[in-house]
Amino acid sequence: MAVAAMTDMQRLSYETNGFLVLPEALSAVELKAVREAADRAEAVWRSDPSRPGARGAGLQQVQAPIEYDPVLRDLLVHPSVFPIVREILGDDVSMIDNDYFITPPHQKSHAGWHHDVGMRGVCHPQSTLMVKVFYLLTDVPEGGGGTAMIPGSHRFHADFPLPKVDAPDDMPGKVCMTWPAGTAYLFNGRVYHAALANQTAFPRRALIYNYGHFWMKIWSGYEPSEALKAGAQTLEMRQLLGIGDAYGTSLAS
Ligand SMILES: O=C(O)CCC(=O)C(=O)O
Repeated sequence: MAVAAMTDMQRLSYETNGFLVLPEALSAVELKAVREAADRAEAVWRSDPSRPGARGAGLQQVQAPIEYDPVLRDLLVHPSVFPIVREILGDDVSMIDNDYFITPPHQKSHAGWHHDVGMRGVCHPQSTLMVKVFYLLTDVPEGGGGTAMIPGSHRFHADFPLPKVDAPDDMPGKVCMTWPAGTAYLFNGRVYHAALANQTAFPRRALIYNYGHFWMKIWSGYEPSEALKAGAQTLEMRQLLGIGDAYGTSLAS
């Protein structure tokens, strides 16, 4: 039997809450390299307004950062995070989308409460359709524009009456992802989550990698370029970039 990627504590925490925090997922050396790669990507993106992404007051979004730099591509398979994603989703894991989010200072929320998977959730171990990983590139304090989640909401039935709130920050019972740079957190795509307001003077910077199953379509606008696919050297990377037969592609085979 394969060695489990999650400890018992992590498995219990993930199953109970629908999310898992991985402190110091990036070492100091890795964080520096990733941050420099993200800065390079941002500079290229800013210099060419035709590049895809959002350029609004509330969110600056470098769409598909894996296209910009091999360091950002390789985070897809980070050795202390990807095995957990694979354990949750299974051997047919694939990439669905990826982003670099910069939440500017003194801005309202850019995303109200939602889940990422529109399909009705069912409580079955093999029904997890998406897992999204955030890597924090800056410290995120209270009021710093971080993600918030409702623990256990991946098991809410489709008609669950979510409290109506004026602003995402007003949601009772939310848990805020206020963690130091280098932290990763991941969550089941059925977890209700939101972006909170950034009331600080500093941008929040986070890389986001969303995974699903190989038979699912990669989100429109995130289909890997031919150049990126040509450079995929490993079975893992090829599968994550959607290379293979629509059905039956699996890291187990
Ligand atoms: O910016 C955030 O923390 C939340 C982003 C979000 O809602 C999402 O990725 O679906």
